[in-house]
Amino acid sequence: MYFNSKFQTFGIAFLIVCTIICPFQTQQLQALSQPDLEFDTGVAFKHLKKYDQLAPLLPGSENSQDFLAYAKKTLENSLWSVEIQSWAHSGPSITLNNLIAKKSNQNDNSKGIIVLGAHYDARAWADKDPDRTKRKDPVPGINDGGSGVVVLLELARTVSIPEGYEVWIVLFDAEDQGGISGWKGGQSGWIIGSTYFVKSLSDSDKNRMKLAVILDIVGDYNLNLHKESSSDSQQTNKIWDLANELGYGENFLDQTGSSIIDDHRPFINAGIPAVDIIQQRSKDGYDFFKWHHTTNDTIENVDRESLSKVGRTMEYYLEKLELDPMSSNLILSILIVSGVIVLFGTLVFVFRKKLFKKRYN
Ligand code: 1BN
Ligand code: ZN
Repeated sequence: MYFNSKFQTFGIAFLIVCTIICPFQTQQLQALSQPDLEFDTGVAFKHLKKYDQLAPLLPGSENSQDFLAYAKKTLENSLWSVEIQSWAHSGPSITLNNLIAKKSNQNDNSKGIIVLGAHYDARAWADKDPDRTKRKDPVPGINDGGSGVVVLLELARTVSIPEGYEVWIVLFDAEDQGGISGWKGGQSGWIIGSTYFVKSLSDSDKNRMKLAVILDIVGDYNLNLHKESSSDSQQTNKIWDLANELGYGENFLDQTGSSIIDDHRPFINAGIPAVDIIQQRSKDGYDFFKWHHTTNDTIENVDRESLSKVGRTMEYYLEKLELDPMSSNLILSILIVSGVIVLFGTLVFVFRKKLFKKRYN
């Protein structure tokens, strides 16, 4: 009898402890096993070849229109609803175009809208080219323009839309023309397409927009991503943590960089949390990357592995999307507290005779 009751006590206590630590063990096991991700860097690179064939995608150009037609078809093949947002820009006087693609999770949009964005325009002047005679030539923009776009196109095929959300993929025009004579609008001539997009949102869509994630310059060899300092820190940390879990800690650095003028800014200014995933400095110390705003921003200088690392991280992040981690932390805390109470109660029950010996006697 004595052995039995001790054995029982130990068994019950063991089960309760296991129940409490089980969620932590599951989390650790999940971290050890690689998730099943579908992002195919071969497909992303095929899109980059198309971008390269049509480069440079200067705002208002026919090649720009042709690439948007290609992107529209690609997205529609994966069942996205696509519209082209066109407007007359003055300064210079040309028609600019954003592409907006939308997809919902089984018609339940109750949790709001997530925007994934990238600029598709190329800079008209290679004003950082080492060869002075080339500084008014256009930048091909394969990394600074193409890389973010093709990751989004492949993500559109592979991502599962988070439950309750609508995802919008937006390809912005005219991000990269700042400081070029004749260009006005946006912020000193930069980020014109994203500024127009955010301004044109209805109040209802703006209120439903919970997050924007922008991809820009994500194709460098030796990808080197600092956390952009004006981005939403909670979601930035989440993305960087997941990249680390996938084994990309050398590329997604646990370091905060500076604040960049980029397409996330109009969202932040409108009160919408936003994250900019952009290489700010190369591993060998160049601003952005060695070929930034030069005529050498070419396809030879883009690494498909870098596209894959960013694409897989985004696929994983969207699969696990958690915009309100407080609520899940609260659930976990409630589970832990109730586990401790059950454990305590059981121990008191099991040892009640010893504990209340005097009263029993
Ligand atoms: C980022 C990539 N940008 C352009 N291409 C924005 C930028 C704005 C870069 C100001 C440098 C200065
Ligand atoms: Zn640029």
